[in-house]
Amino acid sequence: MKAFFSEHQSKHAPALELQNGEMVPHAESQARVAAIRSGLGPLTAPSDFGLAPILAVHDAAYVDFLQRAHGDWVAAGRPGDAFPYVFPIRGRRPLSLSRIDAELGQYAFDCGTPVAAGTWETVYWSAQSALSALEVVMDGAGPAFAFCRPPGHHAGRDYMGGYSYLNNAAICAQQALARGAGRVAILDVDYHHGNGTQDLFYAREEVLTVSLHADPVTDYPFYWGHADETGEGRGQGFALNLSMPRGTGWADYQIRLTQAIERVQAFAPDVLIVPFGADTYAGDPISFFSIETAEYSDMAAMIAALGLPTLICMEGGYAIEALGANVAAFLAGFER
Ligand code: OKP
Ligand code: ZN
Repeated sequence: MKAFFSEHQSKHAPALELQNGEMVPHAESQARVAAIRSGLGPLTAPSDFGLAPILAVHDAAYVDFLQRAHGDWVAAGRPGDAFPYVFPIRGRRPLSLSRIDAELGQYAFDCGTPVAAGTWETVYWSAQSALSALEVVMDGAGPAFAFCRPPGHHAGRDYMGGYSYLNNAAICAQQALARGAGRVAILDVDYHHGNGTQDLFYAREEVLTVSLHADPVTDYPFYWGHADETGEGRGQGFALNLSMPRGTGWADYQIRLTQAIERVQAFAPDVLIVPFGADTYAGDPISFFSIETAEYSDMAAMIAALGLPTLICMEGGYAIEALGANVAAFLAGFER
């Protein structure tokens, strides 16, 4: 399967994140690049679609902020990566603030998503890799893999969080609509709820968002991904959240995946986008499902059986030693 990746995507190298009260080495490390690459054949460099498809989904002031945040941080005399530490509570009136700390808090929802020196180039080219893979899919040339890094599914219209800055899957869903698709389904199989994606399309009936994830009562991102989140307005019924308890293995995951697939099938989309996280793996250091490497092929084969034009976007997966094999197993399931 054709896999898109730009060398610019190696640049993002966040040093630390705040996890359970400690600053720890960031899980979304540059080491993921070589690890994922080891599971892939030759990579194709993406085309440059420019900012327009990104701005069709994300707020212009937020996109501008992403480009200058690290520079502003350095100009303020700060060390390391640009980190937020204060957040405006919901409902606070819009304020036009320019101190870097105020801006970081405005645009972030957690302390795991710092803006580092190479962040913008990496996330820009990640989105271009996704758009390039979408083009293959829309041209009817079979499934394609967007080797995106860092993940994107937690990013919303004007916010970053969960290691995500630009929402690659959402950018592609919007682009698919612009290119003539009538309906797009997003089937998110990362361990964590795809809150940004859900939020972006919550009131839209032409984009179905389905997410399989760890119960947000126990797991990040806590505030989103509950079963009663089903969409609003015209989008009512076009968001589906299927959560599972910690410890879930393939036998139980499969049952939820079958439900998800049935919903996608009933929606009859023109294009399917699969945000894929290998963090459901038994050995993932920050997650708690117990799927094994070979089972990723079964997972993918079930999705492939839908017979839809399908774009796969890389999301999470932090077990460096198994990441290449897990990605390879998933992609192989599409080809069997
Ligand atoms: C990004 B993606 C747990 C901290 C969790 C954020 C996880 C972001 C995951 N102690 N930190 O969905 O793989
Ligand atoms: Zn994840």
